[in-house]
Amino acid sequence: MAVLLFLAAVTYAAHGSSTPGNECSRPLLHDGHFLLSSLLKMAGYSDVCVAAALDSCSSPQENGPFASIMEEARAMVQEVKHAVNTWKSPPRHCKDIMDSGDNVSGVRQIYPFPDRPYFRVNAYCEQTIDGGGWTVVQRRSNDSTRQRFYRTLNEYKLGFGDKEGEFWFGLVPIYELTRTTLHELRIDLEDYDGARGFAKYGYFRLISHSSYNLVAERYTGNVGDALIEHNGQPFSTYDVDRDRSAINCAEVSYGGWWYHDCYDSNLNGLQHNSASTSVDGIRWNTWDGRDSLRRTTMMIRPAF
Ligand SMILES: [Ca+2]
Repeated sequence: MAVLLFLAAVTYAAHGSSTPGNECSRPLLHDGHFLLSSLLKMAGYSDVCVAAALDSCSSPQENGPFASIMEEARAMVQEVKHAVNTWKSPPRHCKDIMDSGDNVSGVRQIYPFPDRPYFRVNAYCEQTIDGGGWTVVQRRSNDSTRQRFYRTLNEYKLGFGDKEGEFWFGLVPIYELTRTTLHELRIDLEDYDGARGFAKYGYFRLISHSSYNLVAERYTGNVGDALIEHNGQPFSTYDVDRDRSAINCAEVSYGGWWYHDCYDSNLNGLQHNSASTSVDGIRWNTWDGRDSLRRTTMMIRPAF
């Protein structure tokens, strides 16, 4: 009953219009006669009572026998109108945060799950690079406090690390964000000599909630496309080997990634103290043959 009453009131609030004041004005009856009648009936008033109330209110009366009923209905409609006008949906991602007027980079609460709209997670919002609005999904920073990236699939699904330092946001929230909104991906890289570059993909998503296959297309940038061979691959970890190789790529490469047999990029690899040629390092092989990298950031935002 309460739900039906609310829906009727919402419909009326959205489409009807009542004239402010204490009297039951003619516009209210003429424009919203049917809805108001339904509203009162759903509230439990009999057909006879409703008809009498509406008839009574057709001619201006300050103190008719049904004045209290009409006042109650009017008050409810006004409350719902106020609720509709002031309600704001929670931010799903950092672009929503920026659009709400908060353009300072830092950790914010977002609500990335369409089916669980009030389930929030902390995300680092990058609001200065390339127009801002980025939800950061991975960072390697070579800080004194390093995170371990040699982790299980479940950890990669849920996310781990420190949002102010090194972290992996999580395959689950990335999947949830990219399955309902077309996203772009930007990857910023820095080597041990301080050189910087970036790769940007106009179309990024994960296409399965169980294997999280990669889609990263429409590359632009200056470090080469080191994801092209990973496209379509499921995400692999040392405990869930789904790569195309006879060996366990995640184990050999010391990370979790969309390995094929095994990689052109390995941004979740082992953080070395200097540029390393080791196969387990943080690598982006299409960037002029560089050895392992010092800093990386992966971030996503709605494509339009
Ligand atoms: Ca394998």
